[in-house]
Amino acid sequence: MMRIRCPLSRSTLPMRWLSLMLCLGASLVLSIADGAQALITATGGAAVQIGAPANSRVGMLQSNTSIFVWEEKQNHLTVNVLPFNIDGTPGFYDTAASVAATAGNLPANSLVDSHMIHFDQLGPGTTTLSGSVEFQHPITAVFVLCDPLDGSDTELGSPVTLYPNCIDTGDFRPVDWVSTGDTEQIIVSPDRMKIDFTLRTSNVLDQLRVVTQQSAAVAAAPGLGFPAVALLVLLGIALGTRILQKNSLPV
Ligand SMILES: [Ca+2]
Ligand SMILES: [Ca+2]
Repeated sequence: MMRIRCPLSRSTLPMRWLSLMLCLGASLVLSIADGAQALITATGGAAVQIGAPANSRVGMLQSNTSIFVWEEKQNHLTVNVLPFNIDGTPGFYDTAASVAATAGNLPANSLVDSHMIHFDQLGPGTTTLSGSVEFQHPITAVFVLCDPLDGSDTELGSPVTLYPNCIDTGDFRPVDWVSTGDTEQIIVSPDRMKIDFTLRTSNVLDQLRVVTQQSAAVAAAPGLGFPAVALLVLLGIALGTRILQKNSLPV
């Protein structure tokens, strides 16, 4: 992260205040810019992050060793109410029934980032892989069943990617959890910052979408309305007073 150097000792008091406020503002802008990067902070196991692909339909993005992960929408303010299956509650999910209690609706006007997890094995047979993804912001919605997954493509999917749909895949687009001996499972970590998954595919694929919610500071940045500006000014005055007192400068 870039560091800001604030000259405070060799100027008049008004110039010290001006310098300090400018420095605080620059630091805030830089911290927001940092927050816009690296929304996926780590991948583990078979998970491999890629750029948003042109086509994620059946047979178009295959591997027997990798579960592909990509960023979809970033800094997206939702327009529609979007039903999901898991609200981010930490825990273990391995059946459609296990997500029933955590289903809900992502409200309109939510500032979110969305991420796709995709596994389509190459060739015949059946392949099971496990992986994990860690995020910069907490998980607030996971779309793992047909209707929520299909229903969120337009709003949360990458604009450059073609997606499959449940009808074309015989309802085998999402995490299906229905095959005999199926070991598919999802785990949301206690701090909501990580999702672990085991997926199994044969002749179709598995996809799930994870939404992470941004912090209040980042959420306030695009509009920077009067309440946000007033809050920042008060914060700047409080911090400025503390810094000048700490440096034994007149306040
Ligand atoms: Ca395949
Ligand atoms: Ca599956």
